[in-house]
Amino acid sequence: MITCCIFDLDGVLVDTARFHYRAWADMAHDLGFEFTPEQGEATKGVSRMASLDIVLCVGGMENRFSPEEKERLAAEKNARYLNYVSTMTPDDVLPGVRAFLADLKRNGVKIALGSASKNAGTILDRCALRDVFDAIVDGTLVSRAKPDPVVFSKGAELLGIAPERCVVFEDAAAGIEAATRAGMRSVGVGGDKLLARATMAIMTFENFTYDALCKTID
Ligand code: B16
Ligand code: MG
Repeated sequence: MITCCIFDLDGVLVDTARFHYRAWADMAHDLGFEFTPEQGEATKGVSRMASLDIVLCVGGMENRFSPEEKERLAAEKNARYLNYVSTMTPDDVLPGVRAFLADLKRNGVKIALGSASKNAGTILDRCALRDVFDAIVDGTLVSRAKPDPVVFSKGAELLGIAPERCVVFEDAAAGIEAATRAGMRSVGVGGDKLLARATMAIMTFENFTYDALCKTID
């Protein structure tokens, strides 16, 4: 029986993946190369510094910057990203998410966040989502990035729930792999073919219910 649902943030509950992409693409443009949306897929669920390496590699600049310069580039990207985030409101929570979270609460299911982002708290507050969570694990609490399972296993541990009773909702291949490594089932959100390894897939949370989840995963 599923007693805990663990949610990735970017790309699952809110559409901040497009802000991450725009901020990286702006940085790449300033450095003199283009970073396409397809190339941006590889940064989903990946930590900030690992994402920077992916972007620099696309531009053939992986060995060009010192560690200090890379820290500066990452900080500039984050400032751009936060500028986009500052426009967010509770209306930016993706369709069907609030209804599904309320359905979980009604069924006594625990709700956790498992995000690689150091900005997760800011986003939860802007979108009035923080109070929904029984446990919040984000990039300020864990340093090992997905596909390391810690971002999900830590949430289950905080709530005292066995991994086999947890389901992870993810939009990134690295996150599905992290869930599998944590011994948890997973739901791939968004229909990307990179999510084929998830236990089940949904396009959006619209009309999705705890009953429907349990019919496929139990
Ligand atoms: P930050 P998630 C991840 O969040 C994003 O998918 C990924 O693109 C980003 O690089 C990472 O957070 C770190 O974010 O720079 O805000 O600390 O999908 O795990 O919720
Ligand atoms: Mg994500």
